[in-house]
Amino acid sequence: EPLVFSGVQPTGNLHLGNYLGAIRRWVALQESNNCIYCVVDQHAITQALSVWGGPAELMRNTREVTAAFLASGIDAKKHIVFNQSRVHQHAELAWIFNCVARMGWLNRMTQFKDKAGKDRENASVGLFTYPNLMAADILAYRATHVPVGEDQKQHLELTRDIAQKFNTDFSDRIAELGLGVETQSGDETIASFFPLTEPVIGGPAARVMSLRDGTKKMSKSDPSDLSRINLIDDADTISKKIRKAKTDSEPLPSDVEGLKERPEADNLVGIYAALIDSDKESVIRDFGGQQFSVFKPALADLAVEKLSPIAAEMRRISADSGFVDSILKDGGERASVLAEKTLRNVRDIMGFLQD
Ligand code: AQP
Repeated sequence: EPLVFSGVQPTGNLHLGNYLGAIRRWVALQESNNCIYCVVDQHAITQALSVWGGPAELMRNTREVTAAFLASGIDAKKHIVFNQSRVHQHAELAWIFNCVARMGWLNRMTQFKDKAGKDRENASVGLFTYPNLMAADILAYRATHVPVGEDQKQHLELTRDIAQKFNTDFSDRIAELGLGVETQSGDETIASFFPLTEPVIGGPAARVMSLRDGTKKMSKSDPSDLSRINLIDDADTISKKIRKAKTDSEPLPSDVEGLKERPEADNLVGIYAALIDSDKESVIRDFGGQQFSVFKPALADLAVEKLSPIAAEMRRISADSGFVDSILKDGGERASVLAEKTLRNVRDIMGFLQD
């Protein structure tokens, strides 16, 4: 049976990229799947303390991200919403995956290179092993589908590599315990315990770019607030940021092919398309040949219309932190039951004695 898992870090400045690339797509997947959505607080602390901000900031951001999930339409009663650190099985499985994943695999991760920057010696060890914890988040529930932005594709591939190596290394034991399903691995048939999780990536906003530079992704940590639209921005701020967004001086092209080599135009058209739940072709049908002086105000109005209700709902939900905390507690309890079921099996597979 399909199971959806995904997460967002509580590192502040939740932005349009996080919303269009991830959270909004989670909402659609709830209709016909069981879903688990997580505020990944243990991932947040892999960055420098100055970035994640310390305990008070972590608590504030964890509640804010939870409020964003709820305000966007995630149903925490039907599905599961919780913060990662409540379910210690994630960290336990991450340790095992630290011993499954190879150094060479992690050395190839581009996010580590980007986030560690030049001063790699000074990056936390946690930032390096981040993808193993992400694999554990997903596989603690044996999730089959993970909706994420394009930047997470490589980490999802690593998750599959980890699952594959675990299944292959312990296939005999998995079969002996009757815990596997028969799958094909190369020309061998093995007993697999973990699924090979599918990423769910796509749509016109799989990679929302900075409003100041169409070649860089929109990011929480960009020092320029003008580079991103934050989910909590008010209407005037959203309009101002779109008005000031960098563009070239040509009118919009008459077909989508014409967006190639025009990263800023492509980005704004993609955002418009995602906000109306359509594709770039239909936006170009309506706005092809128009100047940005026409397109930008239309985009600003649309963004305000779609985002303002979410911001208002986030504020309403956040006003009662007791409510948000109770959602996380309830979700954590339900997630723990599921993750412990997996971990009991994993401990048996590995040969860890338990009662
Ligand atoms: N620009 C983006 N376009 C589309 N999707 C995006 N996501 C992030 N940026 C974009 C998706 O949002 C989800 C949550 O991201 P995250 O909080 O786990 O971490 P992140 O990727 O580190 O977020 P940022 O904004 O990119 O932060 P920094 O500045 O720290 O690098 C994920 O599904 C992600 O793909």
